[in-house]
Parts: sequence; structure tokens; C-alpha cells
Amino acid sequence: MSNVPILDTLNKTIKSPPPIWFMRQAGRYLPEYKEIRKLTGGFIELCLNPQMACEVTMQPIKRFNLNAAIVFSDILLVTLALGYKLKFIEGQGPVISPIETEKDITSFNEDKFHTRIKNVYETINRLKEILPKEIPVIGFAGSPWTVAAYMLEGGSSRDYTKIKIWAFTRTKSFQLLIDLLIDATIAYLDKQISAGVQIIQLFDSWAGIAPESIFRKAIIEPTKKIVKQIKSLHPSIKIIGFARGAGAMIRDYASYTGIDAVGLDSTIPLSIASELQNIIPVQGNLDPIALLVGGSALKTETNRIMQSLSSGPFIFNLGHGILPNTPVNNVIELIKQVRS
Ligand code: 1CP
Repeated sequence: MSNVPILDTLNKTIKSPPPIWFMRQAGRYLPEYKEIRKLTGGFIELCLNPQMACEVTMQPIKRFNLNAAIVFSDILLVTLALGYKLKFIEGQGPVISPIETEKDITSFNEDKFHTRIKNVYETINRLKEILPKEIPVIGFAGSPWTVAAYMLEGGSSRDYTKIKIWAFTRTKSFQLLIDLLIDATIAYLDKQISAGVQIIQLFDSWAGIAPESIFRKAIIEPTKKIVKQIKSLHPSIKIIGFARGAGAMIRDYASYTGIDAVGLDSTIPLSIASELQNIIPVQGNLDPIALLVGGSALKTETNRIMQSLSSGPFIFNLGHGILPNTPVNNVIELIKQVRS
């Protein structure tokens, strides 16, 4: 036992109560986040301001005493570090200079990459200084597939047609982009770990749009490469893989990528979640809407999850990020229920 509950769970020890943290635990549902957000100009400016990003990371820790702090940043900053133009437009979301042909795929310049994103490492340094030992910092990156989706589409998309067309027909160019993102992700995570994160989460938010053949080539294989390389550089690092929407592919994702724990979205049946616990610890998977509505729906859903999963290695989380209109009191009630 390490006195760090979430690390114990990641080492397959069963904890009661289970450790708990939330995806998007810092964000617009917190009035103190909205205050800071008003002070810093844009969202990217906030992510790249170590003092402010550190403060925002700490907000949910101070309020709820969660079992991990996730560094405040965004998966798309990696595109900025690679030299692409990135903006977040109020009410619309991210806009990236799109990749239209193979010529738009840059080669990886590691020095320039780190220079552009070094403030994130500085945020991690600061967090390490102020957090108590039992609350580790979670670092993260988007997976190559999900980041490639934003780069090829130029932002969010309804149907992600472009990335699939590339994956099916422009296989060489597509692989070049995935390989660039594998290199960038490894370099980025390596530096986050050196700065002090003890846990990594790989966000594969758009795993759910990939048919099986593409899932194997563009999700499982790159994840496996990243995990292998990061673990050879940092043998004690723990890696959580979150392949949202993976459905029946979640078994192979959990079994063949080398990750230490698997994050589950809310559609994964609890019977399957509990089978997965025989392979690796699981994290999840309360529907964010259940947290938004609160009351008896929240209690019943939380109960089902606790009954099914708390007898195995388990980290309580949502199946996706906290929604902006979520009442803070519902979060308090949920944590009380999980910890009682
Ligand atoms: O103005 C604001 O406050 C912007 C809202 C916001 C926030 C709070 C965005 C824009 N990103 C974030 C923070 C963020 N994003 C974190 C911080 C740490 C924490 O969890 O508290 C993390 C881990 C992310 C990761 C992220 N960004 C993902 C993966 C998780 C997921 O939600 O699936 C994705 C897909 C993004 C892209 C992104 N960032 C923001 C927007 C609007 C989008 C696009 C979302 C979409 O395409 O639907």
C-alpha cells in the first residue's frame, strides 16, 4: 500500500471506498472557474498560464477533496505545439488549420514542440509543490486517432467523414499523420512525467466512430506503441486508456494495448465492466446527465455502479466529462454516496 489510494487501485488493490475523480472536474460548472476564465482572455491563454492553470486545477480539489488532480490543459494544445493554428471560438468549439494534403503534415521538431508547450510542464511543477502526497497529478494527451480527427476535420465534426476517407483510401498519408502524433504524444507525455505526473490518461474520445479494422490499426496499435515507449522510459508510470464509444472493441483495447486501467463510457454494461476487472482495473462510468439531474436518478445509477464494481479494482468517475450546467450540490451528494 502506498497511502495514495488511486495508485493502489492502479496496482490492482481493491479499495473501499474506491478513489474518485471526474473528467472535466475543473470547468464551467464551478463559479470560481468562470471567475478566472473572465480574467484570462481566451481558453488557450488560460491553459498556457501556469499560475492560473494551477489555480483552476486546484479548484475542484479544494472543494471536493478528490483523489487526483488532472492538470488543466486541453488535448488539442498538441496541435499548437506542432505548429498548427488553433483557436477556441465561444459557442462553436475548436478551430484548427486543417490538413488537406500530405504536404500539410509537418515533420516533428522536438525542440520547437517543447518550447511551445513548456508552460504546461511548469503548471505540473507548481502542482507538485502544493499538492499533498496522497493526491497525484494526472497528466494526459489525446490519442493519435482523436487528435488526427480534429486536425483532418479542422475542428469538431458531426460525422468525421474526412478522417475515415483518409483511413480507408489515403492510407500512406494517414499513417504519416498517425506516426507524427505518436512521436509527439510520446515526447509530450515523457516531459509531463519528468515534471511530476504519476498517472497518465490517454483520451480517445472519438474511438467510437472507427470500424473494427481501423480500430485495430489506428487505435490499438498506436496506443500500444505509446504505452510501450513511455513505460520503457518511466517503468513506474500508470496509464489509463479511455476509448469512448469503443463498444465491443473495449475488450481488445483493454487486453492488447498494455494500459494499466481502462476508462469506460456510460454505455458499457456493468456486467462487461466487471468482467474487465479480471484483466485490469476499470474507471467510470456514471452518465454525466445522471449527475446533472441529481436526485433519485443519481442515487440509483450510482448504487448500480457501486454494487457491480466496488468489489474489484475500481476508480469512480463519469462516463464522459462533467457538463457545464451541473449543480455543484449534486457533485457533493455523489461524492458523499460513493464514500459512505
Ligand atoms: O471556455 C472553456 O472553459 C472551454 C471549455 C473546455 C475546458 C474546460 C475545453 C474546450 N477544454 C477544457 C478542459 C479540458 N479538456 C480538460 C481539463 C482537465 C479536466 O478534465 O478538468 C481535459 C482533460 C480536456 C480534454 C479534451 N478536450 C477532450 C477529451 C475528453 C472529452 O471531453 O472527450 C476533448 C475531445 C477536447 C476537445 C475540446 N476542448 C474544448 C472543446 C469545446 C473541445 C471540443 C469538444 C467536441 O468536439 O465535442
